[in-house]
Amino acid sequence: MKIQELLQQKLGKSVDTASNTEIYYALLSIVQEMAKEKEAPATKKKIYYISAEFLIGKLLSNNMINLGIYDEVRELLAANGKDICEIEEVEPEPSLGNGGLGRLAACFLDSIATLGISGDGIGLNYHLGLFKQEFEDELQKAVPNPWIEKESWLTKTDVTYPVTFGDLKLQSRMYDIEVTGYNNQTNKLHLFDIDSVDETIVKDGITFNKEDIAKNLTLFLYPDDSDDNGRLLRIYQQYFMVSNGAQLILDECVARGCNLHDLADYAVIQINDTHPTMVIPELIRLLVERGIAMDEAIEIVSNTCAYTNHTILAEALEKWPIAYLNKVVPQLVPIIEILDDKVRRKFDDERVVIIDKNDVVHMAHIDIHYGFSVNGVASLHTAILKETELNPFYQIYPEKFNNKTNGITFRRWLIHCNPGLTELLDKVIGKEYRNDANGLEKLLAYKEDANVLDQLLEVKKENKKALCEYLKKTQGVELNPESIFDIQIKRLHEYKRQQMNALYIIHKYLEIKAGKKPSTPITVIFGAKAAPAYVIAKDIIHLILCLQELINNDPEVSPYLKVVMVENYNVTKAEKLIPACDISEQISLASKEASGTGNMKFMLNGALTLGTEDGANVEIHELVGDDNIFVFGASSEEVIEHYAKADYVSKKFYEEDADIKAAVDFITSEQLLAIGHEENLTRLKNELLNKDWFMTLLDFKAYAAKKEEALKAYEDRKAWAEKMVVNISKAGYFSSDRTIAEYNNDIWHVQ
Ligand code: GL2
Repeated sequence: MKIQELLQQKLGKSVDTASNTEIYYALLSIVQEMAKEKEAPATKKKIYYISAEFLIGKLLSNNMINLGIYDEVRELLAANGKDICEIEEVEPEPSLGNGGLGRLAACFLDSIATLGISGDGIGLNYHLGLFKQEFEDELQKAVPNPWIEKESWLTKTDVTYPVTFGDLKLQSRMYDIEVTGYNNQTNKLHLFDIDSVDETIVKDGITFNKEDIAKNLTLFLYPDDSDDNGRLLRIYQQYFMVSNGAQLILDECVARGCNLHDLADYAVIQINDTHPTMVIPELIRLLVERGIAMDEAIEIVSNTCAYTNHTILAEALEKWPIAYLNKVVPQLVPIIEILDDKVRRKFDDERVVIIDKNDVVHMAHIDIHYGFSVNGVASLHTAILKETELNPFYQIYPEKFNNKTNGITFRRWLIHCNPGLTELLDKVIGKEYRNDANGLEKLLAYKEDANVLDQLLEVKKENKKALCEYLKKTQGVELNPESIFDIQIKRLHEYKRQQMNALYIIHKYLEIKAGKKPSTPITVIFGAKAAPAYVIAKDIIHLILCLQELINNDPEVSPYLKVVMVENYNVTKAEKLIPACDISEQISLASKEASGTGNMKFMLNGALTLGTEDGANVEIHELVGDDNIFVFGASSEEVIEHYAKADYVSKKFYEEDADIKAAVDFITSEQLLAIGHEENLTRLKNELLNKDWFMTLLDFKAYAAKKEEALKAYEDRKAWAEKMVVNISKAGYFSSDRTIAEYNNDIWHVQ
């Protein structure tokens, strides 16, 4: 049946008389049925991607693109006076992720299905997701983010498993979301949940009784872990996720003919960061329960599990006191002790033990010893893991270590979010790049084609105008589409250095006040959530919101400089911001950003990177060459040396440089104190002066100078457009299809 007939049948009326909401739900149901028809029978071996987060974004349009019906539906709707963008607005964004790690998992699921690989995601169905961010009184306020509706992409299955904790037993329920591949098969995202979760226990923002596990288990992603009960809840969640995952994997493999001894021929489990680490002892436990001897069970599981490391930040490498595990998962503790004992017998090195002398369990160490692969997510990151952070392990298992530079799905981050650029590319280089992203290189031949350059600038301008309209509508701010759009959107963290960008804004403000006006006006846009327990991160948001208030309301400054912090930054907002960006801020302290994936999305959409030699910025730099990127700052070697010698003193930079001093002092100036809170602003200033763990002041001057260079370069529109061409044409390497092909060739070996 044609889409038009299907849609009318579902609606029970003609399209032109239906509301946007009715059309959305009718399309949801049609797309879900079409997706299900493409479910492929599993091959013998299957990849299971276990992750605490899947930041999947809205699904309607992406699924329609992948199923090949997007254009037809859009035209059909338009013919009936309906705008597909307005229908997209009806869909709530699933709140199942936090940052790059979760979005990566979503891009990977898309590419696994697109490449026709048999593989599913396994995670949790958080009812209130990651908190929703509101701004009040120039402060971040966290409130619940309910997203599950009666009719949604979730399908309730009859799969359920018992999960036993130290003090209670729960029965799970599995929900599925169809994962469509581009012109290919459908896989699944399995999300586990319990029926007894009770959203009404949440009061006062996001506060709830952390001990009532039967009611709170799947309420929130990353519940506040600043107290013992919060940390215990995270262990409950993690064990619930992996126990269900392990039971599902064993059942599915047995159904496909596995005799458990040959599990590694039927399953490969990719452990996404340390949150799912307990899948290793849990699988061992289940195999032993099913009659396999302990040593063999350990061997089988070690041949089945592979680990991806996403960070070198020590605080993000999870460690749990054994006492916590004894309370929540006492059945795993004897197994973890055996795993530790084997390590201790083999290696006389306290740095590689699993249970340390303080009775703390190092989750990453379990993954490395008892998984067959350890990968980093960009080449610099993997090199740092080998040479520094995980060096003792690399010495033991050099063969396990490998790099898989991250990637992004071009279906969402080009075809869907930037139809203007997509249309231009289709016209200039043909559509082949849609199937093989390396095809974007063809655009390079048009680097000197004035006509193509003009059209490219025109597309960017239209995207900027669209963003202006959106921000006017949603946040009431008035922006100038002729200004330079300088955008930093990512989780808020000191290592990402939003505070350095804020100091630059102050510096610019002071210059304008002193009569030095920029020749092209600048709009600085931020989007970031701070973890509710991360005090300094929230202070940085406060500073940015105070600057926004001060600057945008100063008629002397606002024609030249504007600041906007987008509220509740999420995938949907990223899809509107990225196509409109001129300067992509990737300014982490070198060595700290494992990869970054926003950097890739911006490049693909024709923004130029202003960044440090960190994460995947290094690879972007190599691909585009010195002339098409703005690189600054201390190198990762220098930074690592500063840490080793403990010789970085931020106050020295403050005292020796008038610009730095003026910018830092301004944080507690009369002007800002009149808008903001003394406590937050003073704390932030003191942090920068006395600690500055991520070396903001070390790189500030180089950053400001490089940014001036970028602003100047922007004024030569033709030369800038040429740089855009180079960035777009070299972005093909960062397709997650390439990344997944590498995972499959080197690690998974699924046919
Ligand atoms: C992260 C890293 O910080 C980021 O650099 C990387 O791109 C992604 C995906 O590999 O993983 N680690 C992490 O915990 N989050 C990330 O974004 N949230």
